[in-house]
Amino acid sequence: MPKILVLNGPNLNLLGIRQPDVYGKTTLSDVETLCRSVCADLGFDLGFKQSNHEGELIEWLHAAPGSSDGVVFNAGGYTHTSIALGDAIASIDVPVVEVHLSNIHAREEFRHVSCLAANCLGQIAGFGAVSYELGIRAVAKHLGH
Ligand code: CA2
Repeated sequence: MPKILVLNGPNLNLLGIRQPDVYGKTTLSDVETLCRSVCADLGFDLGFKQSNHEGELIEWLHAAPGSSDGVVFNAGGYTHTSIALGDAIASIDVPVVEVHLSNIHAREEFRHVSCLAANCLGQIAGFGAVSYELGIRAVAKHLGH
């Protein structure tokens, strides 16, 4: 079965646990459950990972060709700072969709910039956990599913 890898960056392990006023009550485990159900509907296996370490996220991107057919990536705060993650996305021939829970363009100016977007198929932001669902559907459609 084809596989979609969902990657999550720093602090997203705290989703639904800390600052629910800012990021809501949905936990990362809830997001994973949603992604698993969407992937099952579309006929994809799901890989779902989170790391607080930039290098680990880079290693997972490097490993995607040959093990995953597409990537949905919420890089958290690294989105706005990491040339290295943007380079890693550019270095792989696997389609990557950037996703965000919040509408980064409606927040502080430093969040309006993405170091990843230019190397991604596209960006989806502002729909909470549904951003992940839309990201998976976008990758699946791109792959002809
Ligand atoms: O909206 C998103 O998905 C973000 O990627 C979330 C990042 C933020 O830095 C980006 O600008 C937009 C922050 C993730 C941190 O998540 C937390 C969850 C609970 C408590 C603290 C942080």
